[in-house]
Amino acid sequence: MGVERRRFIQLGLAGTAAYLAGCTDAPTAALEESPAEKLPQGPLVLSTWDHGLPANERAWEVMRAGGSVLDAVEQGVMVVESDLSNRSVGLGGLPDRDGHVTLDACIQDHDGRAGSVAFLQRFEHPISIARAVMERTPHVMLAGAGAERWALENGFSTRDVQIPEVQAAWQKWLERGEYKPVANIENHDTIGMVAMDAQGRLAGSCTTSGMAYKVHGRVGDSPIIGAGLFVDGEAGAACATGVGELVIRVAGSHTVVELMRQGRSPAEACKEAVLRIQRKHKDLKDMQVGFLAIRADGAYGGYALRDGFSYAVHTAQGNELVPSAFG
Ligand code: SD4
Repeated sequence: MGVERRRFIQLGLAGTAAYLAGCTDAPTAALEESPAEKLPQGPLVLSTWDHGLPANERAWEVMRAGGSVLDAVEQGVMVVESDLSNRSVGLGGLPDRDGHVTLDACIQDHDGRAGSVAFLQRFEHPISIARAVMERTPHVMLAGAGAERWALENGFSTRDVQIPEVQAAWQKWLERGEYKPVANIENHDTIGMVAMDAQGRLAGSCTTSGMAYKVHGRVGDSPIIGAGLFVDGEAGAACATGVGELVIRVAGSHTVVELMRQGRSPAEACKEAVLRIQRKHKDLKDMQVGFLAIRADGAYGGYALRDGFSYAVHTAQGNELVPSAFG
């Protein structure tokens, strides 16, 4: 069954009329509404944390100007990658315990095509390299020195950034050298973005400098398709933020998408992924994980392990920061 036909069947008459009218009059879906009450939002952009607001703005502009939803999720998160005041995404991020800023990113389209880079140093836009891996190689994921060499050979250039405040924070951390993943650092972490265009096509992106003061070489969930991000145009799209090890252990974003495929609402699917994390770990003190999701019919939602996670939602009605449900 085609996407359009399936959407009309799920929506019923009123929803179909709203969708045909470009959805501008469709009410914004509340987080906990039952799936049957939700209407499609396309175009729709969701992204993690407050830095999601400018990222969503850019993604929306890209789609409005005729760009694809894949262009939108790439260019949206690039805004945050370029923000050197951001301490958890891009070259302004906090370093690992050896003082190196190492970056992870991935991108996936409606048809499941995917690209990813992990443990990458000195490139401003890992998300664009991830997209290039998807489009120009037969592979999904490149890592470390090989990824850097491939990027240089394919037209990307390095950028050296020294930020005194970051150096000072690292020096201070070295005094005790104690590694402790901290929830909700400065209230903005990794940016994960999922989006739907007016035709119902989905895409997602995720980019991060990862957990501060991690072991050199550590890779989190953010570049791992199925963990930090998963998109399947038939079922939905999901992304994650927070302590990557927790997300990887339950294949978090894939879990969310599969639960939506089975009929759960986005918020319920995100909640179930959080519950699985809770069931598998004894001590989650101070740790945070947040999931965001869009179902193939345009319903959306999120859920987090604890209070403090917020996400940005851009619909035809505007762009706003929403506190996530949690528990
Ligand atoms: C990671 N999920 O590397 C990322 C970072 C993050 O809160 O979101 N930190 O584990």
